[in-house]
Amino acid sequence: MACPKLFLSCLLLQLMFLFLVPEVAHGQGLKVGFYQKTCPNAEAIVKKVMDQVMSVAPSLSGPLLRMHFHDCFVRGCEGSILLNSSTNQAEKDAPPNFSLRGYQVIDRVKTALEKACPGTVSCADVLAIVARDVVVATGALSYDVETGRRDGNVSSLNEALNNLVPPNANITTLKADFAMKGLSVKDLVVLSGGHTLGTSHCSSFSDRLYNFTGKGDTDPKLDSNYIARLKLKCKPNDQTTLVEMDPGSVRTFDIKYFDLIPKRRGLFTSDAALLDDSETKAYIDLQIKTGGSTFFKDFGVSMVNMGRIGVLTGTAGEVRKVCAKVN
Ligand code: HEM
Ligand SMILES: *[C@@H]1O[C@H](CO)[C@@H](O)[C@H](O)[C@H]1NC(C)=O
Ligand SMILES: *[C@@H]1O[C@H](CO)[C@@H](O)[C@H](O)[C@H]1NC(C)=O
Ligand SMILES: *[C@@H]1O[C@H](CO)[C@@H](O)[C@H](O)[C@H]1NC(C)=O
Ligand SMILES: *[C@@H]1O[C@H](CO)[C@@H](O)[C@H](O)[C@H]1NC(C)=O
Ligand SMILES: CC(=O)N[C@H]1CO[C@H](CO)[C@@H](O)[C@@H]1O
Repeated sequence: MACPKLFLSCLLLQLMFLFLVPEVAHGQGLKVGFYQKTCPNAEAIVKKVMDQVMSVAPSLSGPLLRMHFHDCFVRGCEGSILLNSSTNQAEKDAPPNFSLRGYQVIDRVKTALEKACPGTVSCADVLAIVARDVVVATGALSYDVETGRRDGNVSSLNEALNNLVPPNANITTLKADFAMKGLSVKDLVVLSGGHTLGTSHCSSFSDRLYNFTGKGDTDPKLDSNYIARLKLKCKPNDQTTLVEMDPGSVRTFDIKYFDLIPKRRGLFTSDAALLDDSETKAYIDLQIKTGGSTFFKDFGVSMVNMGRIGVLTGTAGEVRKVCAKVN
C-alpha cells in the first residue's frame, strides 16, 4: 500500500494491518489469558487438579500429552477426541487411539472448571492446558498456553485413520503430514521429542522386529542389539505389552529421546526417519552436542504452533458442558 496523500492516516492504516494481518493469518482469536475476565482462575484450577493427578498417577503424563496431539491432528484442536461415539463411530474408537488413557482426568478438570465458571472453558482448551501442565510437571520449561478455542460437534473414526500419522511413516510422509497442518520441519523434530515421555504397545513397532518387509526379517535401521532386547519383551502378535520409548526416563521430560535416534534406537520407523532429513538430523545432533540448549524452549513454541491447528474461535462451535458429548 502506497501512501501519497493523507499520509498520517494511511500510515496508521498500514500499522493496523501490520498488527492485524498476522493475527488473522494465524487463524485465530486465540490469546494468552483468554479467560482472564470470564474465569480468572481457570489455569490455576487446572493446575490444582493436575498437581494432584500427577502425584498419584504420573504415568498419565504421556497419554495426556498425546491426547492433545491427537485432538489437534484430527479436525483441529476442538475437543473431538473427547466425544463418545453416538450414531457414528468417534475418533476415540479408531485403532490409533487404542492406547489413549486419561479421559477421566479431563472430566475431573472440566468438572472443577464448571463449578467455578459454568459453560465458560472449552474442552479443547482443557486439553491444551493439561498438556502444558503435564510436560512442565515432568521437567519441561513452562510456556504460555494460548486459549480461546471452542469445541466442535463432530468426531469421526475415519478422519482419525486418515489424519494420524502411522508409526511406520517415512520422512517424506511425516514432513508432508505436518506441513498439511501448517507445521514446519522444525516443529516435526521438536514435537517428536514428546516421545521422551510414555510407553508404546509392542504392536506399534513389532513389524521392525519380526516381519519388516513381509519376509520374516528385521528392520536394518534398528540396532540389532536393541532388536534382541525388544524381542524379549515383545513376542509376535503381542497386543498388550507396553514398552518404554525412552527407557529409564519415561516420566522425565529430557533430551534422552534424541540420544537414542543416532544410536538407531528410536522405537518407531517415524523416530528413525528423523535421520533421513538434513534439517531434522542437524537439529538432533545439535541438541545432543549442547545438552538440549534450545530444545526446552523450542518445545513450548512448537506446542503453541500445534495448538493453533484448525481451531474454532469467536462464535464458531460451542463450549461443551460435558466433554464426552455435545451440548
Ligand atoms: C511424528 C509423528 C508421530 C507418530 C508417528 C507417533 C506415533 C506414536 C505411537 C505409535 C505411539 C505409541 C502408541 C501405543 O502403541 O501405545 C506414540 C506414543 C506417544 N506419542 Fe507419538 N507420534 C507422533 C508424534 C507425536 C507428537 C507430536 C506428540 C506430542 C507432542 C507425541 C506424543 C506421544 C506420547 C507422549 C506418547 C506416549 C503415550 C503413552 O504413554 O501412552 N507423539 N506415538
Ligand atoms: C514414503 O511412504 C509413502 C507412503 O507409504 C510412499 O508412497 C513413498 O514412496 C515413501 N517414500 C520413500 C522415499 O520411501
Ligand atoms: C509376514 O508378512 C507377510 C506379508 O504381509 C505375511 O504373508 C506373513 O504371514 C507374515 N509372517 C508372519 C510370521 O507374521
Ligand atoms: C455442528 O456445528 C455446526 C457449526 O459449528 C452447526 O452448523 C451444526 O448444526 C452442528 N451440528 C450438530 C449436530 O449439532
Ligand atoms: C462416554 O463413554 C465412556 C466409556 O464408554 C463412559 O464411561 C462415559 O460415561 C460416557 N460419557 C458420556 C457423557 O456419555
Ligand atoms: C480408550 C478408547 O476409547 N479406546 C478405543 C480405541 O478403539 C478401539 C477399537 O479400535 C476400542 O475398542 C477402544 O475402546
